[in-house]
Amino acid sequence: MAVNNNVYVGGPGVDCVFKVRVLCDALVQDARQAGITTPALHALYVARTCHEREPHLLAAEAKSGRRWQKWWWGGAVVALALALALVWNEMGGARCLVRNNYLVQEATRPLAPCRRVCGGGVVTLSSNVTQQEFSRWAYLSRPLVVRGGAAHWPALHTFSESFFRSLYDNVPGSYQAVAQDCQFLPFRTRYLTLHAALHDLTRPQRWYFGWSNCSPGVAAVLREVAPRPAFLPLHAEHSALDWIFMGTHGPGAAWHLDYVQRPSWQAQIRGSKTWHLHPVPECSDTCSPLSLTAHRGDIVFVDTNQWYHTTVIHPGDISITIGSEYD
Ligand SMILES: O=C(O)CCC(=O)C(=O)O
Ligand SMILES: [Fe+2]
Repeated sequence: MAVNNNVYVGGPGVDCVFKVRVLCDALVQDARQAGITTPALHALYVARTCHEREPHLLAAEAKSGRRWQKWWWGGAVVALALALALVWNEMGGARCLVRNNYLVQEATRPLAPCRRVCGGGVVTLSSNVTQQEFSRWAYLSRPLVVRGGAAHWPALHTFSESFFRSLYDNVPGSYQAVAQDCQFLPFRTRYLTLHAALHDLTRPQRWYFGWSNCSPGVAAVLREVAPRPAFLPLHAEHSALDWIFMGTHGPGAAWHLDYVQRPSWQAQIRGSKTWHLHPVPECSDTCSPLSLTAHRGDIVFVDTNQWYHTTVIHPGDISITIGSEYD
């Protein structure tokens, strides 16, 4: 039971008694001031029961109970709506709960093998690394950069915004394939589709977006100018899904962890980009945050399932990358 600023919280019977007492005290004082004697007041008090004396208090109490009941129901409805909004937001408005629910994904992801994942900083290899040498590093999940690994790719001379615009414009159904079966990531843009992003000529000075390609026609052209890295182990299958990220100087992708099946590589075709990496919580004692910068022609390997990552584009040429997962 608690009384605070004349607001009373307690059971109904006690409530009546308490209110009557307060009221009676006031009445007694008024009566005394009006000259009514104590015996007369006492006679009145014993003659009537609590309920008879204060029926309006009971009515008020019932009304207040109903009011509180309304508030409880209102609160419950608001809480339910908030919970639903939260779940929907977590799902990214998606149709499939498990695919996009980061809470579920984070709770169910396997713990990272910390020693293997960090093991002493970023590995730097040169472009003449052989398949055999590379196979030692390919599945360790240690951040790695092969300097100049893509330096001879034709993509270095062909990739531009207009290259992608005309490629997608000329392959029937390619925009729809991305929209329906792949992903468009708007990062630093207001576009909702790849078509809108590639066709807006009034784009603000700074922008960044990425997408995965689901069009076989587009993939065939991309493969000609951006082949599979030659040093990947022979059995490492090149995923049919290419990821392309492009944008101007400034922030790229925001901090995130991916929940994909396999490790991935990314070739820096134009511009320079720094990756900032942070270990997953279970590795924070074993691993330190790392950074690595990819310049034009470098190929970066980051196990984006094991490292939180964010990217920043350097001033100068726009950054364009292409990458893929591998087995
Ligand atoms: O290239 C970027 O800016 C981000 C890439 C990324 O998040 C990824 O490959 O998982
Ligand atoms: Fe990522």
